[in-house]
Amino acid sequence: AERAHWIAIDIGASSGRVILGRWDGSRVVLEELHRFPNGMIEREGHLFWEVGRLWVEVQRGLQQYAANEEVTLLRSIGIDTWAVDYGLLDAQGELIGDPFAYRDPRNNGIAEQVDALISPTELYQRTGLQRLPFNTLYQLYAERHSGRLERATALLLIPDLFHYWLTGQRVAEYTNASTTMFLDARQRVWATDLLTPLGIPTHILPPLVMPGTRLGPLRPELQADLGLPASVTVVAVGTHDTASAVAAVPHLDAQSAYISSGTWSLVGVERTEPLINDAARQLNVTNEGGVYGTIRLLKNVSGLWLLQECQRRWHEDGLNLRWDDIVAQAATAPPRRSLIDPDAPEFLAVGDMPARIRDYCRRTGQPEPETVGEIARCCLDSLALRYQQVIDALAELTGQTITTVRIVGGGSQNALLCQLTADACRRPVVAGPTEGTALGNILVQAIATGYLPNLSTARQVAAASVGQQRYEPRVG
Ligand code: ADP
Ligand code: LRH
Repeated sequence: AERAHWIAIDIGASSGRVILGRWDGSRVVLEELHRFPNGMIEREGHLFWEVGRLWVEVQRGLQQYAANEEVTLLRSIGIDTWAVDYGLLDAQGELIGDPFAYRDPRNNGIAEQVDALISPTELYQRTGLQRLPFNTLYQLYAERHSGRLERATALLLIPDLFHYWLTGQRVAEYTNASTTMFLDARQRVWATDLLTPLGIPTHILPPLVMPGTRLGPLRPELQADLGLPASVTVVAVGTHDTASAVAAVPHLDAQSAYISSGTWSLVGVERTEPLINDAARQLNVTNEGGVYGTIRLLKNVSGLWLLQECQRRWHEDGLNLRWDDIVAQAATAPPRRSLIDPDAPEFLAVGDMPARIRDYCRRTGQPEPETVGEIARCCLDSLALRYQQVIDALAELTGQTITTVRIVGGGSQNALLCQLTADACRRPVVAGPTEGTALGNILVQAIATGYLPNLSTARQVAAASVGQQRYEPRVG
């Protein structure tokens, strides 16, 4: 069988990686080429992404690979990142400032202001999107008087910004566009009529492309500079990281729920059509676009963000804790002693997370977790319970019987969280792959470059390519 290489660039809110996928004719073997930290930086009370630094890191990873003796096997490159955030380009094609991060406080109270201009029911009917304070529509409304929108000639979501830097092309890949809250969920076209009453210009929206589209070669200067073959093409994959993650869930079927577990936990099921009705709106479930015509019916659950922020705080206090340490301490702490709602609004913002967790517990008449183990245990118990609520609600909403929970992403390495999830959900958990997002990114490239026929074959390849860990629910 013919061998091939593909490269996935996968940048999450907490780290970015450049990952090589080697095809041997039946399996994809992943190899990490380069990893770099990501995170929001604060300037004058606002939160930004350092996309310039990320772009340097991406090029470093690609350059490193160019020295590979099998470089002629490289077929394509694809990029995915977190959703909703965007860069604006000026008339010269230069970025107008660093992109705002979705946790920026500028979004506070904006959804409520927009409610007065467009009814939330109509917004949901058209877009099928869950109401989150940082949906792109709300972010654009928050900056309608910033002067940036008037200057802008293009709005590019973060992966599309990298597409532009890689190829010179300005496009909007569909899966990520589906998170903006101005994409028509059924027609799969921009719903520009939702933006006009908000005073947001629509000429800055680039044309939509479907995942699997070959965008074309690297810019010639960049290609020469990196030392990659001229034949390499850039493929628009499922550029929303969650879309790529769901694409690579092994054995995903109508009886499975998935959890893409990282900074966020995206808890959902895969469907073929949007499910938009009053019950769905009341549950605030989202219909995001998936690869190859699928719909990701899911809910955002706060996720390991809670522990990332605790870890950052403990670090400031001089405690350097690895994930293994934190999980080990949580494992010996008393179970379900105090519980939080991981999605309470105060946990969304950056800040002193251990203090906020203690406040929440005090306010709700529960013992205040004090130690690292107690605080981490509170977060993990609470996440597992939230997963159970969401999965049971999705089962009821869809009428699907869900027998298995499939967890992918960095959080799938947290054995305690996986076990607590199995227990809370009363269903077996199957965990892995850790780099599910990169794998999904690569599988779409494999289809786009003619090595695999379709998504279901790609998922079989995913199952054959990675190890998985099973957790049985403990009763009682
Ligand atoms: P994102 O893509 O949102 O940046 P990842 O999928 O990379 O997130 O997952 C990062 C999370 O994975 C970390 O916040 C941490 O909780 C978890 N994680 C990473 N390594 C380990 C480990 N060795 N054991 C347990 N959890 C881990
Ligand atoms: C996960 C993710 C999620 C979005 C959030 C902004 O990385 O893309 O699907 O809701 O970031």
